[in-house]
Amino acid sequence: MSAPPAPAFWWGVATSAHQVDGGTDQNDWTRWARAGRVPEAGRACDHWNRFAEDLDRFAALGLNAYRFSLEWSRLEPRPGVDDPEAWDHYRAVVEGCRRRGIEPLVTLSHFTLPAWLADAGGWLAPDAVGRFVRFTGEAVRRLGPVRLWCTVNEPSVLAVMGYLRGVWPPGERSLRRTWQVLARLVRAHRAAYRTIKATRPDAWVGLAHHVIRFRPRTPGLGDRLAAAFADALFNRWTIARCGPEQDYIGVNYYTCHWADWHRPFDPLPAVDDTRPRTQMGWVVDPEGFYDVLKAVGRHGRPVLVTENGIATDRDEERQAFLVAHLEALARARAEGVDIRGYFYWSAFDNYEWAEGYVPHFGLYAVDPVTLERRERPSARLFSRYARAGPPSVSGPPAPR
Ligand code: IFM
Repeated sequence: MSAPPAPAFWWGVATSAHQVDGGTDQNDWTRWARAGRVPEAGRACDHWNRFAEDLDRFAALGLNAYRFSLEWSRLEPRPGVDDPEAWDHYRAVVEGCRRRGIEPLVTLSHFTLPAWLADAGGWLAPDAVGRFVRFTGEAVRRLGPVRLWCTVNEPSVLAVMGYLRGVWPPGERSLRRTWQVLARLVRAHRAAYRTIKATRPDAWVGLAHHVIRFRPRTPGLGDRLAAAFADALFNRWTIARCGPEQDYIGVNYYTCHWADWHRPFDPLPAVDDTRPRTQMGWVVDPEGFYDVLKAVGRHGRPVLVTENGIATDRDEERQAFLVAHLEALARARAEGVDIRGYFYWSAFDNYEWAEGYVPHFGLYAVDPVTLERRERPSARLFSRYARAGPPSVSGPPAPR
């Protein structure tokens, strides 16, 4: 089966296995939760069992793409030993997408690692890249003709949270190790890129960078330099190091941070910023989205917004967020940035890592007991955009 032609614009939602599937208990995160460090994901959204009805929901919204991730610990429960049933499951998700006219965008690594690899040293284990390449090769071989791939999700976030701040597994606090793991993740990406392209030269392969708009806290030179420094380290370094081995630059954008030269490695959401905050404590900054898209666009490669979203219980806020961010995107696009698609994070209220189930990012609310989904009005709004084609600067499309 050959890949269908690309539409003018990909409109999708994004999820990750550990956050929605349920039953992902053989990875480092479940272990970390069971050690009492974070809440446990447990059944999550039970997307593992309910994926078909969920894909129906996405199709009913008129979406033409879906970004989801593979749970490596499930697919390769022991080193070098694959679980064919687990592979069949993800193959069914891919085929289920295709049957509904939805293009699957498969993420290979979205934060979690198999417990056996974590035991061997995680991403810093001597053979981690080789293991990842093997896993990538299996995915390419077993999932059928997948055209859109994301190798690694947010390497900078994983490095900072797991190796600098020590709040995610493996809980280290070392600048040297942070840097090493970031370099290792870039190597893993590049090796996976080559593995995919060797079998499917027509595949479109990239990586999802978490890009923050760093603003100087004051107009002073020290803070301006701190902002440039944070931008170079957190945003630009990985994009540059992946170089030509990214067919698109994946952008996950949520917020801005204020850089202060007193704490160059730890820019924070501004304390004296009066703009609305999300349940994550993040400032809503659509202008920052525009700035980020313009900056990333200067690399001269296609851009895919692999995540953008808001955690809130006030759906009007989510709707305003969507309108403002899609207007910023349309503006950047009209000014020449080659943006090929937008994935809202996330389809569902799901497991938000150290924050557990408190933040609600979903276009669908999920009942914590029955796990039933309830569509929010923002899902309908998003559907209007998706049905109207590429985003336009003239504002939200009218209801039909
Ligand atoms: O939930 C996460 C996702 O796993 C990666 N990007 C940011 C999201 C919101 O924090």
